[in-house]
Amino acid sequence: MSFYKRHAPTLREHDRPRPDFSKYEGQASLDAEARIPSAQWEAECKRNHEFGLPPADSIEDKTEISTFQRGELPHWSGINTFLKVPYLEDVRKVDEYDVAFVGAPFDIGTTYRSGTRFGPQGIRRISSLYTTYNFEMGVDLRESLKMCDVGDIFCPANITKGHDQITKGVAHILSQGTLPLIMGGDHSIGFPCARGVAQVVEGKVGIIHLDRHIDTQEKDMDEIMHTCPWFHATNIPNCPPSNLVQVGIGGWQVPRPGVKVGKMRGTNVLTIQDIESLGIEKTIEIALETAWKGASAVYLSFDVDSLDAGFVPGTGWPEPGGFLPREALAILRGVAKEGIVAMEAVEVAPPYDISDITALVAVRAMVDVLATMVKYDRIGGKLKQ
Ligand SMILES: [Mn+2]
Repeated sequence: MSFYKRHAPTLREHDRPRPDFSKYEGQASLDAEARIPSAQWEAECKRNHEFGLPPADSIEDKTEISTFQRGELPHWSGINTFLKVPYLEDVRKVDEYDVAFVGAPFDIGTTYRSGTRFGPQGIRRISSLYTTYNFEMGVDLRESLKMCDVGDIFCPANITKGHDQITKGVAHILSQGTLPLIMGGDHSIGFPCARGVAQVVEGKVGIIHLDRHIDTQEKDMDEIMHTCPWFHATNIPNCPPSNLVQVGIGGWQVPRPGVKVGKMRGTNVLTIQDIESLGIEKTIEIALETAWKGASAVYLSFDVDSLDAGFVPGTGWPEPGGFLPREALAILRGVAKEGIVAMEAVEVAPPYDISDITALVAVRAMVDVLATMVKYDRIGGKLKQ
């Protein structure tokens, strides 16, 4: 006689009504999957057989296996682009894609730990952990979007030249009607990225900035470091400070020069305590209202150090007391509902990371934002012709 047959009837009542799961997201997600097509997955498997040859005879289910790996599986092997999407060598053809992942391996703007020059590679490597499907959102990116990885922008070890390169790269992708998802890099790249966006967008650009740090000082040790992006971005005529909203700022790493600039220019700051009092939904509403005020596009800047230091060991300026991962992700998804023109995930420093968890947060932020935009049909926007 089994354990349960002998013991369970005396420990638990079995005649209670079954809980109604139909009202829960879990059930809705189970239902939603059936409505997602698999055509792109099937096409990929077919292509893998063509390019990678059909598998050995002893492989019983041959559909997903080729001799040479050419697709997503196995997750532990293969050549790592972001999510193993195709590498686009000829960036002149980026217009053929909805989304382009691009690295900005630049870390000479760091003021303490360097290492974010390895951020794009770290993010790409752990992105191989992910499928293209999100359960709760009922979105499969592979089935909804044409995605490519254009590789990295060539960033020489000079701040001005590196920033100029990044601006040119971001503007190129966006001017072709493709959504750039930028993998940093230290946060100084926020300036050249926003500048590239502002060159292409007709009208005002708002900025939603998740961070522990205010990043609004003019210079740091005489250079435009990662403490400075929004001073310079908000000098751009169609990137006004009134449309910059900074979410999660606080602690002991907010340099006073940046605070003075924020006060003088009238940027919009919410601390973690503000967000705790307001709640996530109200925070999202405030961020959207502020960034979108009179703007025709919104740029999203996600600094991984906006999370509590305990979740992001692999970053340059960790600060306790930040977001829980699920809070940051909820805010990112919330602001992505209305669409963004481009996004950066910055300050991943793999040399300090542990088990890739910091890089994974960046991956998660990027794919959550993308899936949200798919779900709300917000891919693509009004750009200069
Ligand atoms: Mn920061």
